[in-house]
Amino acid sequence: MESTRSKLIRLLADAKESYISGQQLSEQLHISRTAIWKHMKELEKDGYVIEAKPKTGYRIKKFSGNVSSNTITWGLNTLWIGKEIIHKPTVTSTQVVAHQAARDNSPHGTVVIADEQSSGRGRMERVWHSKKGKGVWMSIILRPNIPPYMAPQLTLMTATAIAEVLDQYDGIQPNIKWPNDILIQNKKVAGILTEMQAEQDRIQYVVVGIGLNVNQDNTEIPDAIHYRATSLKMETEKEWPIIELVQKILEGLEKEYESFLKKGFGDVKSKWENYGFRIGEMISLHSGTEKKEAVFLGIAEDGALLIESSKGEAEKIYSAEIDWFVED
Ligand code: BT5
Repeated sequence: MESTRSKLIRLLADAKESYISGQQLSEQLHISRTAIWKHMKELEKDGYVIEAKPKTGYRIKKFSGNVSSNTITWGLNTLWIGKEIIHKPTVTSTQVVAHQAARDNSPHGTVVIADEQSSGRGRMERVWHSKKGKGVWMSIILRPNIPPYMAPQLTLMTATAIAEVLDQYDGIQPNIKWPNDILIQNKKVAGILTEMQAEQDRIQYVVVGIGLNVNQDNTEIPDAIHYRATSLKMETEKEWPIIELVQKILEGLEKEYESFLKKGFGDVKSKWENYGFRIGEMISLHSGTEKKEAVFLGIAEDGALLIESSKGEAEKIYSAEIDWFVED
């Protein structure tokens, strides 16, 4: 159910530049005018700039850009993702915090989000650079009732949801590089890290980590990855609203997840393939020290990478990396 605070923000937002009187707000929200005034003070604490004009009413002069569990919650249109939000200014890794929260029984859909990570991580203990206030660094706890072997499909589902969100914005054409990278113009803008705690045939919980570069300038991307990383700001030359992006990603993810559970992976697969990077082209991949080149056919019904084998047959690959800069 929408909270009073969310309704209040929605009413003020709908009124745009005009003022709404305290009386009107109090009638629509069924609370006293003193309570309205208290809500306004809370909004100010969370970074909103509110103008209160005597005998006229209130209006929002500036929406808050401060990430907090409140600012994400207000206006978040989901049923279960993000009903519990843990926001921290600084963490080692939101994955670490989320694993602990999951062990402490945090519910399905809990979101852990930070302004900054001192040891953000990628797959196989790789580093994920997470500059303060410049991106979306968050982890989501899921408790899916699916067998553990299907967990990698959650990564592809998450990548699809993020690509669909980015695709809504003008000037952004996202691609997904199997299995977990979102690219814009060949450069990585987001990565996903799915970690699971499971028994033989039952998942206890999954933590899906999402790192999305948003407002870094050119100089804020470390030199070592400069040639293959980008941010939304670098692609569009404008600042992006982090809270809105978080809300859209959570809303998109909830929809994708529901449809994945109801309809199975087939639905995700076709959407994924709309964004699939280099489908139909020759790609170079490696797994450990083994390297091969092959035509990338798409993904299989279980999420595996499909390549054309030397015999001309489709071959499934479950664990490998596409070397996407080799031929550039
Ligand atoms: C990933 O790993 O792409 C998964 C990244 C997941 C990060 C999120 S942030 C929230 C949550 N908390 C965490 O601690 N992690 C998750 P992988 O495919 O292994 O890619 C890692 C590689 O990407 C690194 O070795 C670098 O080359 C590159 N990289 C590191 N930071 C980057 C950045 N900010 N933008 C683009 N590329 C980056």
